[in-house]
Amino acid sequence: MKSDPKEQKGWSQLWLKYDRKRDNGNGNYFERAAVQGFDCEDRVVRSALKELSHGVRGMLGRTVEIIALKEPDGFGKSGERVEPSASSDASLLIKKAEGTERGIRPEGYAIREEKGRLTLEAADEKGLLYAVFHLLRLIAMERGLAGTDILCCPDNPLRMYDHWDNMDGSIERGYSGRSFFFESDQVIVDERTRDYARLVSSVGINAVVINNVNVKQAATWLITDRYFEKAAQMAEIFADYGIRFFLSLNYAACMELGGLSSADPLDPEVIAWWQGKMKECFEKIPNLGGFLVKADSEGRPGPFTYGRTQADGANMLADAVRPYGGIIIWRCFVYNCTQDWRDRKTDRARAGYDNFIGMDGDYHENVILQIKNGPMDFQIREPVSPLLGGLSKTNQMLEVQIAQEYTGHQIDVCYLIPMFKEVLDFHTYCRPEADTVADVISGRVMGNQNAGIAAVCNTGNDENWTGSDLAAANLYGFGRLAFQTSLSAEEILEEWIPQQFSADREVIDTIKKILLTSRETYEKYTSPLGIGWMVTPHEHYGCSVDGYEYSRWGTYHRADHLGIGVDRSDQGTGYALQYHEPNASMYNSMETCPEELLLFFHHVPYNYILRTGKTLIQHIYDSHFEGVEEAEASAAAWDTLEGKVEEKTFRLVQERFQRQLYNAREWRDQVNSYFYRKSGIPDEKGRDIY
Ligand code: GCV
Repeated sequence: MKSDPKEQKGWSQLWLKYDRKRDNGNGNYFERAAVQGFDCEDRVVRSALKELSHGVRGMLGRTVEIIALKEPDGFGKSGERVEPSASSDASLLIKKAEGTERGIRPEGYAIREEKGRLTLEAADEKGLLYAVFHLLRLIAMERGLAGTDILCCPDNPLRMYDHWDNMDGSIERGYSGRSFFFESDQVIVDERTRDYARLVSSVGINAVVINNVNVKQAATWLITDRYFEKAAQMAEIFADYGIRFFLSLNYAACMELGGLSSADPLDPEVIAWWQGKMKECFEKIPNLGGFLVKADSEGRPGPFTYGRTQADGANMLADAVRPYGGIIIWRCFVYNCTQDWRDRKTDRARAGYDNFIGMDGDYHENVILQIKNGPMDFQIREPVSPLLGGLSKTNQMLEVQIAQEYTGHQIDVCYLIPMFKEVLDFHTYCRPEADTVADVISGRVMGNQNAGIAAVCNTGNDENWTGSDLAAANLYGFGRLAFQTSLSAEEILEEWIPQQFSADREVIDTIKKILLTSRETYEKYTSPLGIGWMVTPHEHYGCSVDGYEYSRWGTYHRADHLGIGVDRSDQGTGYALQYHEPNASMYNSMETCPEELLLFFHHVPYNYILRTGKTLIQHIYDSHFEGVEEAEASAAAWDTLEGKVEEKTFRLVQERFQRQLYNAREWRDQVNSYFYRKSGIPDEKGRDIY
């Protein structure tokens, strides 16, 4: 296997390797490219053309001659007059679409091949950049370009990565090394910043938050002169790739930086301080999109301290950023994290809805509420949050997590795109039609652009960016799905594997199978039927069935000698009723509740018969044995790729599989033994349970 030429840099180029590909007649389109209607000196256009040359040179061994047609002043770069007719002998025509010609919407594009000529048409500069990356993707997949006819427009206005990077260089819930944005309280801007921007823009990401939502110590100072210069440098690089730059804010910065005695959002002094601060931020940091705020959550300050609402806090900040076109993304992860485990009435799952639904419609137009996909916290299986689509007059954004906090720490394989697709396809019944989560977050329901999808990112400064090379499937996949929601989890892998590994069919099929089964496999050997948790406290990797059972975090499974699960029906905490009908009734009844979520919604006896005809306890035993067998099969499948993927990657992933198998066996034996001991019911198949 050839090694990645960019490894000299100390980091991989992932799916932008641009190593030599089979030509399939594609080289002919890159003799001569003509650009019409775009300013070749525009920063994003420059990035797009540079990427085109780079990719074509690497993959097809061709040097593309690029000619600017119809420069704004009618002259080419070197001053010679260029005529529109010069486009006729170009094998690749790059042009700006007029109006919404051929259905090309903002940031969208079309790629067509006709009679030996390729035309790339884009609505705007970002659309052109995405078009170029799409074209390069087709070449990397070794697709012949003849007959290509593609129209692509993004489904979501905001497509965002949220980094939980701290300024000391650590990453909260990071499993891929240290931060490449910060070290020792300094902002790092270097070649890797640009490669990061290239990578994420290549899959359509157009907004990035660089610092952790838990804003403490030095990070509070990111909005001061101490860091403006460096932040601006980074924001400029992002701008080259059409990415808006965002920061997480400390809600109490007016006290910590401004010396005020309060952060009451209705206090005129507080309001004035933030107005001045935002003016400064937008003047000093070009390309600043706005701020992400975690308030009144897990010990972070917020408006509740002053008897004010979440809307009061969000609106105060939103008013301060409005003059500069900024937005405030306000998180809904607000719950009581000092709960008494004896208290069965308080239900953490209810908290998001209870805290936010009452103010629906009170948020200003440049506020977006960012809502985690489930009501708890990124578990392997949760119902969709009832706030999504529960809110009907408020801008909403979906938050998912590709950092594998509860899903295997990028040691265990867990391809999360199938889970995200389930969330996006979920019918909220918020209105008679177009009621899925995908509809809600696309901005179509509210009719504006303040909507979208964000993922807590899984990157770090490891050479392969994501700890395990297989975890890059989530980094790639999230962006692609955010851009084009209709893509299937499998289609995304059909694109990604040939770009990052090899276009060899056997390699594609093997990796695809490993990844497509990985979420269910992980689910089978960890917590059963939607109950979640059972992880080692704080660390969140490895099994500890009762680890969070007697804690303050509101994360209980309530297992006793008769059964397990939390009663969230109308007889219990009433959480099920937070959904629109018919979802509320469906979840409320044990008979109609989808079985994969049974223990999330109901306390169920061990001898309850599931639709498969098995008892609940037998299901727990069987699924845990199956989960380990499936993980073993995936590890064995990976072993067949020796010599077919790069040696370094092969060994690294092989070693992670060994750790996954150890983890899976621990989970199996601890969960099975726990429930055998609680219930006293033996496994029908007489397997080893301890
Ligand atoms: C950034 C969970 C995680 C925390 C995280 C929090 C959040 O509780 O364990 O590390 O904090 O979610 O989303 O704010």
